[in-house]
Amino acid sequence: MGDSQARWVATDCTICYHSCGMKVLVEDGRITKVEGLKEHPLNMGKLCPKGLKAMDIVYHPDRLKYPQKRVNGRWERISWDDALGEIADKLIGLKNEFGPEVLSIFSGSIGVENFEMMELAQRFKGAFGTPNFISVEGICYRMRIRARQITFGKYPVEEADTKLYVLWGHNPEQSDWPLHLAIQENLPKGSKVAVIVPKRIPLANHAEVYLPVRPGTDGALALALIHVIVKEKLYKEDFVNRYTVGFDKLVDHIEPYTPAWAEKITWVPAEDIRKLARLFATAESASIFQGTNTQDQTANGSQNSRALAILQVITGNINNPGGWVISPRLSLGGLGIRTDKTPIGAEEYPLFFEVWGRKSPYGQVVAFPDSVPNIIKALIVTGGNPVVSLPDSKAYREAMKRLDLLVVLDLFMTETAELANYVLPGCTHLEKNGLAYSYNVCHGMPYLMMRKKAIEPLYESRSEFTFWKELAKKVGFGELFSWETDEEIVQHELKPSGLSFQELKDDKVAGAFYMQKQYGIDEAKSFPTPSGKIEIYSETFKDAGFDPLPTYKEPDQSPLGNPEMFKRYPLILTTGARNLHYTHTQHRNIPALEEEGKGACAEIHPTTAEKYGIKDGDDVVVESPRGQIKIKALLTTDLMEGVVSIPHGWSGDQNVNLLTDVHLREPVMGYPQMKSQLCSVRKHE
Ligand SMILES: Nc1nc2c(c(=O)[nH]1)N[C@H]1C(S)=C(S)[C@@H](COP(=O)(O)OP(=O)(O)OC[C@H]3O[C@@H](n4cnc5c(=O)[nH]c(N)nc54)[C@H](O)[C@@H]3O)O[C@H]1N2
Ligand SMILES: Nc1nc2c(c(=O)[nH]1)N[C@H]1C(S)=C(S)[C@@H](COP(=O)(O)OP(=O)(O)OC[C@H]3O[C@@H](n4cnc5c(=O)[nH]c(N)nc54)[C@H](O)[C@@H]3O)O[C@H]1N2
Ligand code: SF4
Ligand SMILES: [Mo]
Repeated sequence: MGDSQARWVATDCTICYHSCGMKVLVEDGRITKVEGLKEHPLNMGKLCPKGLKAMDIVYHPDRLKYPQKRVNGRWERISWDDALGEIADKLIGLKNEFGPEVLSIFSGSIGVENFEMMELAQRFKGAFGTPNFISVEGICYRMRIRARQITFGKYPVEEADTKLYVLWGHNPEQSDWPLHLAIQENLPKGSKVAVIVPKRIPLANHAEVYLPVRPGTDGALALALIHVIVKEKLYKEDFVNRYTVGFDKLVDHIEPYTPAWAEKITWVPAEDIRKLARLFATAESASIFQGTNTQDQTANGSQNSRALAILQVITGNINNPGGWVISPRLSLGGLGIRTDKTPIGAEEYPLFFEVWGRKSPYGQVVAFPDSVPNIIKALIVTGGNPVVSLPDSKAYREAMKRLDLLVVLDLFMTETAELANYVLPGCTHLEKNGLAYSYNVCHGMPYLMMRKKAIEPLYESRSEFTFWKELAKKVGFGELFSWETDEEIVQHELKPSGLSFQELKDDKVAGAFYMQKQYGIDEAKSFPTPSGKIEIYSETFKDAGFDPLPTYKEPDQSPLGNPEMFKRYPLILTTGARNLHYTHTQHRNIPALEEEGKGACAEIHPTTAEKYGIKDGDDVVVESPRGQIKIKALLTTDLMEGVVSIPHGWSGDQNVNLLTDVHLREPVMGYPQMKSQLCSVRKHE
């Protein structure tokens, strides 16, 4: 690059999926400063603590520096060429003997939210002929995309500027930096907040209503809100009549779901439920910010998403400023190659995989442990740490051990990488080119910007592009990866969009904000559902054997769901509340973040803790039917009594996924019930 002079490079931050605008100063080929990109509409120049510490990640001494092969339980250095050659030989051998399905590719959160990482993996998958691309989408987010698609035909997104923020199982201060910034800006301008979480978050102190809900019971709360809005005639009659089908059936259906009924289930006082219903229905505009996975990872997940969508619909908060908005999407040149074969989990969870002929690129990752080795014998992991991040770590770890080949491309030696046959050094976002295309998680502000390589890949690290391209060559379909550089890939992707590469690279460094907000409903176009309307009553759900109107299913493990088990495991466990300092299993190795973070703690209310003789800071053993972990107790009156809340992402015997269960699933799409199960707690002797 000839970096003798200092220069600023404007790019995005990929340390979590929000893709905030970032700029870095490069001097003599080295990054010396990191700042937020002021022109960027999502973060307006402000970076969260992780973004500010980007250099600590890039220049971390423990980064993987060269490819390694595990021989007799020990790591040996190997060249890229030899490693890829050996991996290719093994893949070809397995394919010849058992068919292409033997190979599975897993992408973590970074892998599915990044256009190239996801599209390149899809291309390799298709070229090889396997359908078994699996990812975190089997436990996060796709469920609600599906449920909203089934309801609206398209996927509407919550708008960041609204008069009423309903934070429903969502804590933007920790997990959603751009939304946190938007709320800070809009509260002084008169926007209001309602909060529905089992643990009082700081925003609850500014809320009109705060509803501490028993984990896993949000569906019952949603039904009661619909009940009040219908009974008190607070719904938007005109909107409902013009744009929806099935409202009449909904009216009969919600009859039994009174606030008093919901109070018994959710532990939320009936009067508070009425209060929120009235506030929500009469707000000038209102948007439910559905927790990014809190509603998915429960027994009632798909129906929760349906019920929340119906709340937006009956109050007319669809395609209005401040509601849920369906926006045109940009066309980008995809890279994926499809196969006709069906991936693992697709038959068991058909609505996860396919709706009206629209197929998901993924199989259901929860089916993985039971598919090894009968279907899958080789796994390539890029940008994920499934042995720690997926539910039931023991089941995934054992499945990994049953593989003939495990390859991991990562920045660090993770718990998953430690099990691999080959560990390959990946490079960070500041060492590669790509497209940052944010749509789903950016709250009505989809944008596209170029992710620009600021420095050359360190050590022998390589981008996903180089990895897949070189492996494809060795396996024998190199012509399908004929691009020479990752810039060429970006050009290919941009072609259908009408945006030019130069424009994004040089002029619109903070991105192109292509979305023209389209408020209102164009009746001529209607909604692309089978009925052409918003489907309050869903024939699609019915045909698949599920309730066509939202219903409530108690968690399989809960005081009401399994009273026998509750005697032995008398506490409710919710997992995975985010911490701004860490992304999932990452960043525990960054001292600057560690000092400020809280560490791995089981949060418990003091009254509950007292029953078990537990004091603040005690080492405790938390046990579930699946296993046990050792962790510190953190007593807080902010959390509901009877509940234990443990973050995910910690390794070893602090890993909460040793307690979760991959067979404890939501029936429609197979999501694991990680937000609500049973556990016991005792002091560690
Ligand atoms: N109990 C419980 N478990 C949960 C959750 C929960 O709420 N409760 N949440 C779940 C959810 S929603 C999700 S999305 C998953 C996330 O699960 P994962 O995506 O598996 O978790 P990460 O720790 O983000 O793993 C990303 C890995 O990619 C590496 N990496 C970072 N950048 C790059 C790159 O540019 N290239 C490559 N090749 N590698 C890179 C990192 O070092 C890290 O090891 O966790 C899930 N786990
Ligand atoms: N810093 C950071 N940010 C992240 C991530 C990260 O790892 N680190 N991960 C990203 C990813 S992949 C995802 S999916 C999102 C996750 O984002 P979300 O799922 O929105 O998670 P949080 O914002 O932590 O909000 C969870 C809140 O819900 C509460 N809660 C727990 N159980 C229940 C329940 O049953 N019902 C209700 N109503 N509330 C409940 C918790 O107490 C907590 O306050 O975060 C993303 N952002
Ligand atoms: S929220 Fe933080 S880590 Fe995520 S993209 Fe923005 S600055 Fe980076
Ligand atoms: Mo996620």
